[in-house]
Amino acid sequence: MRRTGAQIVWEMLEREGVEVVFGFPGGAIMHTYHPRQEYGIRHILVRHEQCAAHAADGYARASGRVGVAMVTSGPGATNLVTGIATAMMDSSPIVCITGQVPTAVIGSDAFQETDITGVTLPITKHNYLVTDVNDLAYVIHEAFYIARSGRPGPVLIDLPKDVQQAETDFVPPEEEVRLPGYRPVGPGGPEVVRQAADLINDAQRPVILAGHGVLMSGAMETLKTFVKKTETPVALTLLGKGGFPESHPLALGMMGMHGEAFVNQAIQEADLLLAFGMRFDDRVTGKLERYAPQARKVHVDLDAAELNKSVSVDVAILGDLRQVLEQLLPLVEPASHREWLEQIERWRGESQTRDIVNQSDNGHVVAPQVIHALWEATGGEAIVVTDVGQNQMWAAQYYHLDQPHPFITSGGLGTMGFGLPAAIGAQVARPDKEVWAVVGDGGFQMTVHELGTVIQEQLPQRIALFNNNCLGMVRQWQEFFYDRRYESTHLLNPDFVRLVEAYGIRGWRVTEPGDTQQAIAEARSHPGPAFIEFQIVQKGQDGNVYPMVPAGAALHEMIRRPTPAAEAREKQGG
Ligand SMILES: Cc1cc2nc3c(=O)[nH]c(=O)nc-3n(C[C@H](O)[C@H](O)[C@H](O)COP(=O)(O)OP(=O)(O)OC[C@H]3O[C@@H](n4cnc5c(N)ncnc54)[C@H](O)[C@@H]3O)c2cc1C
Ligand SMILES: Cc1ncc(C[n+]2csc(CCOP(=O)(O)OP(=O)(O)O)c2C)c(N)n1
Ligand SMILES: [Mg+2]
Repeated sequence: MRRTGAQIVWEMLEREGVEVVFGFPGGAIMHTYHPRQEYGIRHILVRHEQCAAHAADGYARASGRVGVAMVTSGPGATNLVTGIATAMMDSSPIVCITGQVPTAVIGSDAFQETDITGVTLPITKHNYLVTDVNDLAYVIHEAFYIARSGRPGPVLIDLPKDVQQAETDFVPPEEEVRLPGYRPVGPGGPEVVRQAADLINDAQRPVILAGHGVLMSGAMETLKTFVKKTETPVALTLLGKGGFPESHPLALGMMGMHGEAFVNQAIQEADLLLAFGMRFDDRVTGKLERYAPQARKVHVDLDAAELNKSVSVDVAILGDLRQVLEQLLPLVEPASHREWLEQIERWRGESQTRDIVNQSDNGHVVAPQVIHALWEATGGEAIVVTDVGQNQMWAAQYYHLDQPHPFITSGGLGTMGFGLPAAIGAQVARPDKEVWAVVGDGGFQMTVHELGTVIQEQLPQRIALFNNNCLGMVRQWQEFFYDRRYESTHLLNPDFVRLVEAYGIRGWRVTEPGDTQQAIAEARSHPGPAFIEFQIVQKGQDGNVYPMVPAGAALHEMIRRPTPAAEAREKQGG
């Protein structure tokens, strides 16, 4: 079969099972775009290349498949950078295809030339510059394998224009990919698994730290069996949400900087931490020297670079989490930890008295109560995709997941502007699902142009905007740690409802707490895309995210939500 490089791209994408590509064309990639209609692959035209990468990332997280982005050389390729770095930090499998100037002029500062493999070297799992059309089919095959295997991540393929045009005999690669020096791991070593089982069998106060790796290894059911047998409570990382049902009696909730105080307390008092597919991010540990001082630690991760990286552990198991849990199950004894669980319940009760969801209406629209209402209205079944900042933390704290699907958010890079385009990707991946983008007024405006994509693709996207007229999370830090000097965090905003209406999207505005449920119900029953602006307070405790571990503090030294009842109890020494 004679094929051009451009045709090989689409043939190979089809063979890899790709149904949709998010992209934006331009000179150096036009040859590849040209034959697209001859293949059964949908193309979604975004409004900015950054969003092609975010949409591919959201697609990947919502579907468990590889997301694909395609853009031109130079500015098109450099616009991808933030999206690639975001996917890299959260181990999301995407393949990015970039056009490049012809091989003969590479290195000559040709029009729209950027050394994108050089630029993205530290933020891709792997990247390629294809200089011979005969390599192209195999490179694409290998790129998909690398993106999805082991610890998933982004892969970039840079395609010079002449390689796209050149013809060759197309022979689809059938062989399995074998790469020297790259071998994704399977089960753990029996010796270390045995050592971990001994620690588990000895523990009195164990806590599981369940991370993103639970979802990525498909260990949700095995984890439940393990938890039941060992009666071990489970704390979740931000990206671990969805890996263990939050309504389970042994589910604690989120750990870390904005985790629940009682969860952090349990971690600090534990005698054994079982870190399952999580990487001890600094938002999770607080001050390292004072992290879980009494606990022995077991860490299971398939990336050797993560073991003993920031937290030294007693037993490090290099392996795929699901397989390691299966190895551990016959070795661990059925256990009961009643006293420990009762202690945790007492701490949980104290946290609940401070919870704003349990406090009476004070006349303001309060974000946690809005998320709580959204959770109730959707029965916790929606796919929630967030932006970054306070809106992200409120969504994480109050939208509880029982389903084994991820909470889609930029955790590691914390990329403002991620929410809307990633939600587009998730909605494309899961047209059967209700997808809500939860965004702040700052981050929304970074990628607001993607409303055009929503309308052009007729996606039933739902968007909840928390408008506090400021860069809320930064403002909160200024209030707590920078002498209340609110430097460059105030936002003069447009009329958001009129803005979305200009795109042809139906919008609601909520300014009274009593209108929240009604607006959510109307937006949910509206057939097309729907947008709700919640005008929330900026200042004071209703405008802040509680609890919070200040930077540099130990995990249990949290700033708590002040409530009259809790304050009175504290004064009495209770
Ligand atoms: C404003 C803001 C506030 C934040 N606050 C918090 C907070 O309070 N609490 C919190 O938890 N996070 C918080 N985060 C997110 C935080 O920065 C990290 O992104 C998050 O903690 C990472 O979670 P993780 O380690 O589970 O996931 P990842 O970073 O995705 O790491 C997953 C780990 O699992 C491993 N893995 C993957 N596949 C497998 C497998 N098959 N088997 C075994 N291991 C596997 C990977 O190698 C990796 O080490 C915040 C982020 C922002 C932007
Ligand atoms: C691209 C980018 N720039 C800057 C930041 C730093 N930052 C983190 S949260 C935040 C404020 C976000 O404001 P907004 O989107 O309104 O959300 P809110 O915190 O008010 O809910 C900023 C500026 C970031 N995370 N990403
Ligand atoms: Mg804001």
